[in-house]
Amino acid sequence: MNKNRKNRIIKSLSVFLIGIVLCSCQDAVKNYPKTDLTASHLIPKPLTINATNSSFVLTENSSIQTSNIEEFKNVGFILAEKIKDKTGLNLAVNTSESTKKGVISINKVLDASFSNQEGYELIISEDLIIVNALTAEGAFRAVQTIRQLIPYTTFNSEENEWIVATGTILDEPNFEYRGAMLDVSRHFFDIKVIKKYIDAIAYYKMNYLHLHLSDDQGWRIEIKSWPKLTEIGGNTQVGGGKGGFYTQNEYTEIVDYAAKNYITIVPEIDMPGHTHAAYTAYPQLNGTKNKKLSSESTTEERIANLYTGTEVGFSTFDTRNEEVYSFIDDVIGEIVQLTPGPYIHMGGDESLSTEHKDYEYFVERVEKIIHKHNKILIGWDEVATTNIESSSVAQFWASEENAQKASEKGMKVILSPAKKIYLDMKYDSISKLGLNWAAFVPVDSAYNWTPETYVKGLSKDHILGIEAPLWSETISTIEDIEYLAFPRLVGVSELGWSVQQNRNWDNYKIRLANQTPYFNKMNIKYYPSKLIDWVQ
Ligand code: TNX
Repeated sequence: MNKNRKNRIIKSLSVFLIGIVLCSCQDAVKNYPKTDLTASHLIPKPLTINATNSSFVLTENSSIQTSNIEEFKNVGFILAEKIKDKTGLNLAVNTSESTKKGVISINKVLDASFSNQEGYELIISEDLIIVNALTAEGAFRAVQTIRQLIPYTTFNSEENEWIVATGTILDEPNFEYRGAMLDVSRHFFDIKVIKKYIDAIAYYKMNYLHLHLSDDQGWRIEIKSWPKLTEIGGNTQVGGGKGGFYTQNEYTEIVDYAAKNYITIVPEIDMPGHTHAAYTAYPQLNGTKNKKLSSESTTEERIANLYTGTEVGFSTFDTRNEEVYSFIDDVIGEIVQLTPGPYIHMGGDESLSTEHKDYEYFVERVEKIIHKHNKILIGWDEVATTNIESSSVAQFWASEENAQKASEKGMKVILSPAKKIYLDMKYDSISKLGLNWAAFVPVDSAYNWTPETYVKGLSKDHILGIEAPLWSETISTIEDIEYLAFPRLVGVSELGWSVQQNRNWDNYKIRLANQTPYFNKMNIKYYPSKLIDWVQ
């Protein structure tokens, strides 16, 4: 070998060696932070968290692997999309060239230390994040936890690296039913608004969205066999705006969007009270004494007769008219066709213009219709005053006595105490929106109560879950919704998901204060309550 060549080889070898040394030095100096998974700002708080204090590093070389099952693959794609939205990183899902380091592995397991179908286990080590779940629903809930664990900023400004604290999380819900309700009747909200609400409640692991689709002021879902319900009854809203309604295709779009987020839609047709819009469209349904309209009335006369105020209790169906029941059968039949979830909500509240014996008769008839369509009835707590079956569900909002009656009958109860989680209640006397007939509900009051013991005599095994209704007499825009719902709805998600011993206001309020980057990113115009030291 000539001298020159030898020199050249030595030279390039040493460059190569120095390179290796430099590279490994660089690796060595990269001191990832000591972390503490137990201090992360997760809402709702998981069942158990153990920290191992090092870092999983998410980079553009990270990838996602899932069990080879369609639903699990979809959950993998959802995680990839959410990571892209937050970090800009484009993670490969289920591709063979994925690297060994930085893999997120989402697995269906047949056996786990939890039996709840929404439960999951998350094992985060330096090189790997493992999600174990019995169902894709459980994996989807785990994805929300991972989203919350990824920070909003990179580890340092030079590199595109995102640090996740290591450790293990074992998690499952405290209650089976964790819901939000939107009143789309007093004011109508379009699909875009509903989808944005769904995005937010899914992030906090809620699993039901109840839509209050009819009331005195408006009928909001197309029923093909009774077209005037929307043609006439959908024409206005509180204050006289233009109102609106969902076509069946639009309703299906909502149901599908919710399902992708593992949220079930609960449609409500409120009756026999709260029915002015329905019987204005079809006067033969009217059971009140002052019947202004008959079947001969013109469309114009009917539209002119719609109600735009906010009184309750003046309307009722004619409970002794058989046509009312064939109408209800048609309406529920069409809605059931579009609704995969198990529940149909029949309202049943504040039927102050219905004689009690007629009310009882009505609820029993409607229950039979709902059963004929293979669905479970939910009704506001008044339905417990009738001879209703134990398989039906009562939604407690005002009367503890009714909630107790329901549990004595063996019914399950959804808790929506107006004094605590009616999101339409004002925060305080200077709140710009909302009502205050039940109470002023500041952010701490909405969180500081115990569903497990709130109603005397109602034990945990009779509680299906908890739901936060948002009535819309005083709100008409997405900003209005967000002002009342956020942050109180976030606290409700924790009351529904986290066990009692994991709930604590002082700890919660710090985690809540740290939701601002999420709210800002999602453009959620939350109410900046002074009780919270919001992170800017
Ligand atoms: C009571 S809660 C109602 C609604 C009102 C709400 C306003 C319930 C079952 N009925 O009709 O919108 O109060 O807070």
